[in-house]
Amino acid sequence: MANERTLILVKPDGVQRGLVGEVIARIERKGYTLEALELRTLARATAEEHYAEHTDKPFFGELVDFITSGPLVAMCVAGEGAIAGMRTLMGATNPLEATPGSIRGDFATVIGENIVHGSDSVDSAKRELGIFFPDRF
Ligand SMILES: Nc1nc2c(ncn2[C@@H]2O[C@H](COP(=O)(O)OP(=O)(O)OP(=O)(O)O)[C@@H](O)[C@H]2O)c(=O)[nH]1
Ligand SMILES: [Mg+2]
Repeated sequence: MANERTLILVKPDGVQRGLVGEVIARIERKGYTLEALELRTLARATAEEHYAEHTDKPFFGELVDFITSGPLVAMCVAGEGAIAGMRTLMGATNPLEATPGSIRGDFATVIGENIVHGSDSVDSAKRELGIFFPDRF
């Protein structure tokens, strides 16, 4: 296992519901480190770039509408195996399948509003951190 960096977002639904502190507390309690943190509302073009792999999906428009609908919190989270480790803390994409105890398992009910995003590989972490923190990573 290697020391890794990953992009974590508390999506607009998580910010709206007041779950930023809850998500950060779980990240810190696990033992990961915050290396960058910013509250911002995404421009449409930035959201489309972030979700480029989903351009052809039927839900792409909805996805971009949602992620640009209000402020989100973007973070660089670092630690041993942080990419897979954060995916475990987050739980399955569909909250109905997410294990209780995970963020999505505890706080979400629908796939379109699942509170958090986490990079899914070393390559996507690098790409996504470059979009959100271009001067830092
Ligand atoms: N509205 C809608 N949204 C979806 C659907 N499938 C996926 N999504 C959303 O698209 C996001 C990206 O999908 P994936 O990258 O496959 O899932 P993921 O990697 O677990 O989630 P992210 O960490 O947000 O990237 C998901 O987190 C969902 O919010 C769907 O069928 N309908
Ligand atoms: Mg994804």
